[in-house]
Amino acid sequence: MTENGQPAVASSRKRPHVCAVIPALNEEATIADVVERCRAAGAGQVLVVDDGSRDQTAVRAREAGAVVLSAGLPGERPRGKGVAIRVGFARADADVIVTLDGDGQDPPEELPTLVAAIDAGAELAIGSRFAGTFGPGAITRIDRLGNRALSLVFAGLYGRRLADTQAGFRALARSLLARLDLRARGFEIEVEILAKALRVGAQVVEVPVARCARMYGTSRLRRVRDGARILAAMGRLRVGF
Ligand SMILES: Nc1nc2c(ncn2[C@@H]2O[C@H](COP(=O)(O)OP(=O)(O)O)[C@@H](O)[C@H]2O)c(=O)[nH]1
Ligand SMILES: [Mg+2]
Repeated sequence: MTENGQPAVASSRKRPHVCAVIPALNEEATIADVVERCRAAGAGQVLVVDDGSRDQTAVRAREAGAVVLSAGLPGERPRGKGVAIRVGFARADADVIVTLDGDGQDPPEELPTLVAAIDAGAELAIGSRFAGTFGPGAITRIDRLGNRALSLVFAGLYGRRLADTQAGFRALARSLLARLDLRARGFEIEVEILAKALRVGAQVVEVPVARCARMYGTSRLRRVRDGARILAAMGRLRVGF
């Protein structure tokens, strides 16, 4: 076994088997813990993408062993979760790339389960909160309804019924990433990845995961604005844009 827990065959490669990409905006209270837990869970490369944090997110992430990338220029406004994820993807150099929150809502201990799905042949493994569990306070009633509604609309448009189309805790095969021409700037990045993966005929699976409550800071998601962006992206991507 290699130091990141992969079978010996992986040790002949220079590239790590797993890279964690963590978008993080003002997550100084949790980022070090998330980075350390990702490394303990087998991520040989950990990329934290910070843009415009006004706190010590970058310092804490670096101290914990992550490579910190910037999605924008210092002093500029944050450019959005989608931009951050794409900046991370451009630098990820691993067989499997996992995305997760920097606020501790996605438990890094679940990382091997998502990676195992890719190792078993899937190209996109979605960490499904609705097939898994929500910890106390992890989701409000309105967000539960909104998420379910978005997944129903997705099923209507794409003919694929998934329990959780909006989950950000996911694993992607490197080979898939190279085939997705991603452009999203904000929270519509999740639906863009999913829609384009289906478009190129990728094998998409859902893996039950746990979702925890946010213990520090506040969500960047603005329900109405971001919900509308996600719906618009679903429609646009369905007709090929
Ligand atoms: N770099 C960067 N990260 C972001 C931005 N917006 C959100 N994030 C991060 O993306 C992750 C998900 O965002 P979050 O606000 O937790 O959304 P929620 O989990 O849906 O409530 C968190 O780690 C955020 O810090 C952004 O504009 N830039
Ligand atoms: Mg979160």
